[in-house]
Amino acid sequence: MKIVHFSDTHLGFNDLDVLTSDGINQREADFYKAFDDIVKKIEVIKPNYIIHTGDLFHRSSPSNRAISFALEKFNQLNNLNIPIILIAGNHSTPRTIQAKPILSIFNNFQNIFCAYSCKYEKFEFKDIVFHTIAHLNDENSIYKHLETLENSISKTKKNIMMLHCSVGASFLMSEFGEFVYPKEKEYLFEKMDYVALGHWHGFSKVGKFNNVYYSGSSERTSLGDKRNNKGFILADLTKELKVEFHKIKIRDFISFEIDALTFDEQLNKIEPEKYKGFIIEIIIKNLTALKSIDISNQQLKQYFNQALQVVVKREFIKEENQVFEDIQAISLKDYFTEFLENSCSSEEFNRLKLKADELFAKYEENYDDSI
Ligand SMILES: [Mn+2]
Repeated sequence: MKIVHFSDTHLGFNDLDVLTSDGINQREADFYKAFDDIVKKIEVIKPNYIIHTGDLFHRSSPSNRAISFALEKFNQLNNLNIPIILIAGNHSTPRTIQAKPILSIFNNFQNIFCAYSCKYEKFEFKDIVFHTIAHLNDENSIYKHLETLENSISKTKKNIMMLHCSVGASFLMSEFGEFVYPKEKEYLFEKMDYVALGHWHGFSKVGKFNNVYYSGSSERTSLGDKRNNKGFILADLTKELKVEFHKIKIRDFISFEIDALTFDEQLNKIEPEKYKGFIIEIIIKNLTALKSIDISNQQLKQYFNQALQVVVKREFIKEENQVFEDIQAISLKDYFTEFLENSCSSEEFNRLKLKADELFAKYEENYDDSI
């Protein structure tokens, strides 16, 4: 018996100001491509069951494009005649009971079974029972749902648990509404053949348990996520549990840390043609305000002109009397004054500073750029 487990596909997520030739946000398109790659692999594998452990969509009210994409792909999966079980995650659960959950769009698909009601729900088939608890807005209710779950464990069939949460504090995503599975209820995992988790975006086995897994997300939702291994799990429960991670090809990402003191030298060592289509993060360390002006984002974008996007992060040296946390935090006047101070004799500086102050005062009278 084979189960494909995937999760956190965040359809509709978008980022960076790059568009495809069809005018779609490039990162949004990347997420659709990742999803499509998984669907294509599922069509080849033809598992006995397909499960998705939450955050199918990035938002609880996704865009029309994200919804129509999901309907098209799940229609394709539905045609395989394989049962598909989905649970809602924190990103796809409305905060109020008045709003209808987005997963209800699949209610009329014959092979799709969705849990989105903030309670324990069971989906039973001839050889297996899926015990699901979708994302809970009221996390205190977990105990009563777990009690129902414990009483519903089958003695003759395989038991699979599906959750969208952090198990222990190590899998928290710093997001609104996430919750931690209660430690004293972890013994339930041992009564399961497989525990499928969603929420954490990296493929991971959980702690001491050999049957508890996060499949991870299908793409990265932030540049803080440096992982390049994204994909899905193929769990074989025929005899002893066998878990295989299947990687998909996602957009390449690389991060460079460059010291401002030897910036040009280090930059010239990097061969830009190797990074076609990449998202490149450049962290410039040990910057002073003046050096920062010398290195422009435009120059870096031109250097890596085949990259999809170059994201520049600047880390400033903290001087004793001056702290430049962020380039935007100091005014043009302060920059200019520092420039004058560093470029001329003190006599000349005193003379020019008066002139500069006068000019900036005049500018401020005429333009209100605080709006
Ligand atoms: Mn997620």
